[in-house]
Order: sequence, then structure tokens, then C-alpha cells
Amino acid sequence: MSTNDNELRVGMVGYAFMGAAHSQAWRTVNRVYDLPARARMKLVCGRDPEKVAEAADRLGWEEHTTDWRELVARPDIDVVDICTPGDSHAEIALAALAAGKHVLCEKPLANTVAEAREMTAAAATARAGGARSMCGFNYRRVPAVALMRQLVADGRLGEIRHVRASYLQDWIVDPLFPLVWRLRKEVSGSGALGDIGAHIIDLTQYVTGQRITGVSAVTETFVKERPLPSESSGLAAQTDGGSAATGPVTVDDAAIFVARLEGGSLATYEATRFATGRKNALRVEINGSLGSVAFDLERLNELEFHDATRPAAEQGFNRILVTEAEHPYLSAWWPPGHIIGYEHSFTHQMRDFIEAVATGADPTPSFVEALQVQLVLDAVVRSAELGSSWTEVEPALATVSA
Ligand code: SOE
Repeated sequence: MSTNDNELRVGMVGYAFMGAAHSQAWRTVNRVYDLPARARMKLVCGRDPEKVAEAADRLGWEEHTTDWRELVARPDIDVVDICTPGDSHAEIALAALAAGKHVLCEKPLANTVAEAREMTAAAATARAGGARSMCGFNYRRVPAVALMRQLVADGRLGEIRHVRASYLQDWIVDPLFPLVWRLRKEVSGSGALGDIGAHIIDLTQYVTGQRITGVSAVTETFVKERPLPSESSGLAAQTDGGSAATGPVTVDDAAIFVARLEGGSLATYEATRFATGRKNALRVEINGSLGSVAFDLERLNELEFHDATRPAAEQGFNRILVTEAEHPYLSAWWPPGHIIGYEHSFTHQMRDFIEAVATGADPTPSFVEALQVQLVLDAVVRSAELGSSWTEVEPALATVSA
């Protein structure tokens, strides 16, 4: 905390999509919630001096720099907010924690389990000195998701039997979409699996309170070569003379796996960027012995709840409009029925982060919970590589004699 005791001076590294979403939340959170500390948007960092200067002005940061090490070392920075691609999460977080800063790190925590373990250990060490850390799985902070968790925790679903989770996008269906950083393993760690699969892994572990204990997976890369981005650098460009330079896609386009959770439930997970027509369709359905819940991020103000204890004539999936003051986070916003959006999940995330840091509590999800996600991601990759549970099915015609 700063000398002006209720101020948290934030330094953010990265200013693209997540940087913009976090900036919106830092700008808004203290205007909406009465909190024991105020976030001050002190410094934003990015590699390109002109672009980061423009971003500072557009997003509302007091200063800008191209050197994240300077940001981490500054005595007038209390919080380091990491909004960069996964290949720099560990380096920045380790330096920030060693400098005694509070850290908010975007998901997934890291590109490997080894990095995630190192970050988790560093967070534990830094905690003793008062630093707090959190991983940015923002969908936990959608009110309907928090309500889902409450219903499960209150026993309204009974014993959990099934978890059914999918996260469907389609932004790279066009084979001419360029080879951006999310499609390169050395930068992103994995493809749809780590980028959007991580969300449904964390969300279902959070909602059920149970971890995934084992998986059996398949992954696929449908388009294996893509045009290099116009400003690409450092990529080995393959050209056949006439056509544009291309590069190899080194990550999964889609990952599908079955899983078991601690309580014995069976689960299915699908993360894909090739669900043509689905833009940001995170969907979770949980079936229990006493009822079910169903959530769709593209209808994030709603939760469907089937209460199997009600009289048979009244049963069905009841649509709850999650906009009441009694619902998680909603008391700060508008009257019932005046819906909120994707960006509000980040404001809720900053609310919880600021309150925890200001009171010395431990923010969630912790780096340990984020490591648990990383372990599932790693298990999915290993299972897909091994293919151990895969049983071939022969074509019928091959078995019918002529
Ligand atoms: C991928 O396009 C992406 O931006 C993810 O990286 C985010 O985590 C998700 O919230 C939206 O989609």
C-alpha cells in the first residue's frame, strides 16, 4: 500500500485485449464498490514506445514504459497486473513477488507445470512478507456462475453425477487467418486447450468444489500452416516462391476430453476454435441427484435451474434472471432486469482482489488453484499424445465378405 494508506498503485504489463479489459475494471471498480482501498492506474508497460503511449492515454494510465523490470522495481508500484502472453507470466511474476509486490496474473498461470510450480512457491514465500497473488479466471465472477456455486454448495443439486462443459469459438476457422501468437506454442504454451479450456477447467472445479482427478483426451490441429502476420518477426518463414510466407501452427485447434472429478462424477470437456458460428459460447451443465443447473456465457445474466424436489407437475429448467440485489455482486449495479455484461466480471475480479489485498486476506483463485488447472492442462496434453485409451473402430464394409 502507498504512503497514502488506502491507495493501491497498479502497474500493468500488456495492453491488448486483456489489458483493455483490466483497465476498464481498474477505472470502474472504486466508482461502483465501497472498498477499503482505491486502485490508482499508475503505469502501463508495453514493448512498442509509441503504441504504449497511445494505450496509456486511451486506457487511462498516468505513465507508460517499455521496461517491465523498471515497473516491477519502482517503489511507487504496489500491484503488478500481468496481461501478457503466457511465455512471460513466470518471469514477470517471479520478479514482482521477489520485489514484494502484489500480483494479479492472467490465465492460464503459465505455459508449463514447472513454471506454475515455481510461481506458486514464490507466491507462498512472498505471502510471508505481506504480498498477495491471484490468477485472473474472471468467469468465476459472473454472478450466474457464483450463484451456480452457491446452489451446489447449499446441496440443492445433491450428489454431482455429471459435469458437461464446452467453450466454443470460431475466430480461426478461416485458413487465411494469420499465425498470431495464440497459435505458436513457444508463446502461448498451447492452443484452445490452455486459452479457453483453462476457463472451463477452473470454472467447473470452482463451482463443484471438486478437482479433476483424471482425463482421457484427444486434440487436433485442423489447419497446420497459416500466413505469417504482416508485421511478423523472428518466425522462420516458409515460402514456395510465389505465395505469401507461411508458418506452422504448433498448438491444438481443439481439445476434447472425458474426466472424473473427486466426488466420482463423470465429466466431458470441449474447447475449440472451430465451432463455426459460436463466438464465445462457454456452456456448463451440472447434473445432480436432486437437480441440475445450466449456464451459457452468451446469455450470462441467466441461469437455468431444475429442482427435482419440486412437485412433478411444476418441474423443468427454471430460468433465473440473475439481476437481483441478492445475487452475487449485483447490489452495486442497476435495478433488477437491467443486465450486465462480460466486462463486469473483470470489475468484480478487481473488487475481490482489492478487498483481499487491503485486508490481508488471500485472493482466490490462488496460484495453487491455478497450478491445479495447469496440472489438468498438462494431463490432457500427455493423454492426447499417448492415445492410451483410444480404441480403433474398423469400417463395417471391411468386415462384410464380398
Ligand atoms: C480467446 O479469444 C479469449 O480472448 C481468451 O483468451 C479469454 O481468456 C476469454 O475470456 C475470451 O477469449
